[in-house]
Amino acid sequence: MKNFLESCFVKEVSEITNNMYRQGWDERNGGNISYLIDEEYVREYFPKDVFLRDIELGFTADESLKNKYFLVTGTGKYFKNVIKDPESNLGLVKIDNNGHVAHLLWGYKDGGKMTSEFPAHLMSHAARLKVNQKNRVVMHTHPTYTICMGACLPTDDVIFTRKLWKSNTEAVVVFPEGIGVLPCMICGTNEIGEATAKKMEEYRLVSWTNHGIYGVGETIDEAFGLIETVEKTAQIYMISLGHVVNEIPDEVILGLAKLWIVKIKPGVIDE
Ligand code: 2HA
Ligand code: ZN
Repeated sequence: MKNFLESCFVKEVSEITNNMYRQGWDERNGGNISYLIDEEYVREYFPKDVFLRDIELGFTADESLKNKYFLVTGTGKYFKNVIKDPESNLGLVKIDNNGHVAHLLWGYKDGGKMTSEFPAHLMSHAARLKVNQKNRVVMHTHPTYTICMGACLPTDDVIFTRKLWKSNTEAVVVFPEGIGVLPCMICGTNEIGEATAKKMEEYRLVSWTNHGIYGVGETIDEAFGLIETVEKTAQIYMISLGHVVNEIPDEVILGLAKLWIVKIKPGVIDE
């Protein structure tokens, strides 16, 4: 039996949390990640399910997530510490058959449990799996310029998307479907989870105004790549705010979409 601590899953999450911390996005216990792992891979490390303990979810997980395995960052844990001690800062859980309980297979060594944002994570997984069966990763973080940009704009998907697309030629190519925007809400609740998941039906990116961002993908790289492109673009936008002479023209955005054969969100650019 292979040691889960040495798995590519633990390695990837340890490396990315370290990277995100070094970007300055994940102060203190800011940020959280959940990673859906298919049972065939879990079996390489755990030939059968042996649970260390059960953790109440406090909500009912969607039917599609029952008996699914997730590697999840722990509540109150610091991204900067994951790489030093993955087994205390991460946990591998299996959602039970009723969707009420997470069975712990590995991790949370010091008695911890899943991130307080687990409702938003699981609801987002369920929403994205309906769009893309291969979605595996939900990532949440607090990138500085993205939060600044959200504070400077109306909470509107089209306006936020348009400003991003018009600030950096990469933006429309990386997220042609745009970005969803939620107003400032109380985090950690089922309500913000439901609102996030609703946006996830359309987008892989959701901005939480005055708080941070969610990105999803088939891989850690996809979710991280989406977020880092938004953050880089928001940095460009914020630093040049009030001084812009050369905004990307609409016809260049349309030309980029044509060149890269991506279908862009309608109603953002005049066609
Ligand atoms: O886990 O980022 O949104 C800490 C947070 C809450
Ligand atoms: Zn947060």
